[in-house]
Amino acid sequence: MTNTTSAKLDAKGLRFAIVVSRFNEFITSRLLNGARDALVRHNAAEGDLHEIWVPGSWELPLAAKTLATSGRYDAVICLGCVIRGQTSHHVYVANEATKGLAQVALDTGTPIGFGLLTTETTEQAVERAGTKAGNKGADAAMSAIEMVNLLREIGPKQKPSK
Ligand code: INI
Repeated sequence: MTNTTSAKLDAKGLRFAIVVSRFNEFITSRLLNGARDALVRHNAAEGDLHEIWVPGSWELPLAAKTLATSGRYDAVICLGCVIRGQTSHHVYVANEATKGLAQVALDTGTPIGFGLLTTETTEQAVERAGTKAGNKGADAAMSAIEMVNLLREIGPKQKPSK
């Protein structure tokens, strides 16, 4: 018979850093509300959540890396919003933020919730920040909870405490 592992969505006792971009704050504040709500609904304590604001999505990876290596958090949830502009600038911001966050997760072994919207229009961003396409901040938070619990199950065995 196949052995299957899928982790529980329980955030009790877990500590989270939530990094939020101030750029497009009218969207990212909604992602933040969604993430906070999802964490608390899944038993995280308000006191175990730490919100950190950065200027824009470009800055998310460095802040995430610093937080992930601090030893203070079980997961880091990153929230940003890149909307297509008139030049290709948004492409560089979105690509580097995305690559940087993936690299932080792999380099540190800390789950990184990826709540970075990359949209063609403002309307598409609004739809993904708590209206008809859900809330990607909440999705990122729930994925982070699941990954913390999953890594605890599939990672190295904990030494029994003496
Ligand atoms: N930052 C974003 O979070 N979203 C954007 O759409 C965006 N665009 O398109 O310019 C953006 N730029 C700012 C960038 O993230 C940095 O904060 C800035 O370049 C300073 O380093």
